[in-house]
Amino acid sequence: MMTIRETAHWLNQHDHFLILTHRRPDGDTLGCAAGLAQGLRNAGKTAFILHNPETTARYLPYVKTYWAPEGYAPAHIIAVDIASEDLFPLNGKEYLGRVALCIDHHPSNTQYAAQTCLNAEKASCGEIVYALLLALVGGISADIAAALYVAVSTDTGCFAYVNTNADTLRAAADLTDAGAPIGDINRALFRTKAKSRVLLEAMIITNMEFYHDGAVAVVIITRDMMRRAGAGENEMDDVAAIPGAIEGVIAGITIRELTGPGDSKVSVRTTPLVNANALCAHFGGGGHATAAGFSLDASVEETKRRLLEALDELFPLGRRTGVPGQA
Ligand SMILES: [Mn+2]
Repeated sequence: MMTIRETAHWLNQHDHFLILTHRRPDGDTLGCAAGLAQGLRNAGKTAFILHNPETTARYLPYVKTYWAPEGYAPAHIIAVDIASEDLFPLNGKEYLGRVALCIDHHPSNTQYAAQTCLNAEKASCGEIVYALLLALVGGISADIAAALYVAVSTDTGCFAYVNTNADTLRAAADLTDAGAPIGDINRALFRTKAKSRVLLEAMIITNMEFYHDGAVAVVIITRDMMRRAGAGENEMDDVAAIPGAIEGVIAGITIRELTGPGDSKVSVRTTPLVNANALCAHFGGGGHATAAGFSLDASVEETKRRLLEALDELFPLGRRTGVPGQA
């Protein structure tokens, strides 16, 4: 385990870096990679990011100029926001067991790298990269500030999640001072939706079913709905949060038809009254107490029936009304 100071010293002593981001990359891993790559370049180093084939369009502008060119032969591999080697990008197999430095904030980090700079108190890995760059070069440029603001704001749900603390806000204030265009970034990341996403949400809300006098909300998303809305995987971010955001809902259930009828994926979001992990474990899945999931080889309707049955059995919530659309 290395401190910020030791890690900055290590970066200063080495050169020719390749930075890895995690599978299904989010704003934190990509923002960290872009900020770190530019910071290392500002310190006179050669640094690139390994192309992550799962990067979505909203984050591409921040990282695409740093993708490593064909044939780049790095001397040192750095992983950012990657808790374990299972989370390596789809094209990152050749770097298994070869990471020299891992910068992370996940308490579950498996210490797979030769050196790890971990601070599990931080809401985002972006805050750690920010501290590192301050120690390495004493300040950051506006492009780095923008990338790190993407990291910090996305991992905190624009400073709304419970992981947000005073240090997070102080880091965000510093990044704003350093030139991060926070109005533009917030609008693009938190206040803009693809038209196909809005059309899909309209269908989701119209077809939502309520049970137990509104304590349970069920959303079904079929492949046909996605096709009619023109929505792809890019538009499915956080759909599971929709039913749980309704007042009075104790269990918000989202059932997605994946490859076809007979392949269902369930996400459950709950208040502490229902243990989502226990409910999903009943079907061989799991997760956290208030957010969990599982997959089932059954149609979406059959999955819904069995899930509501299990919910009744494990967490009796009273009379099931079964009236679709009842609020
Ligand atoms: Mn993160």
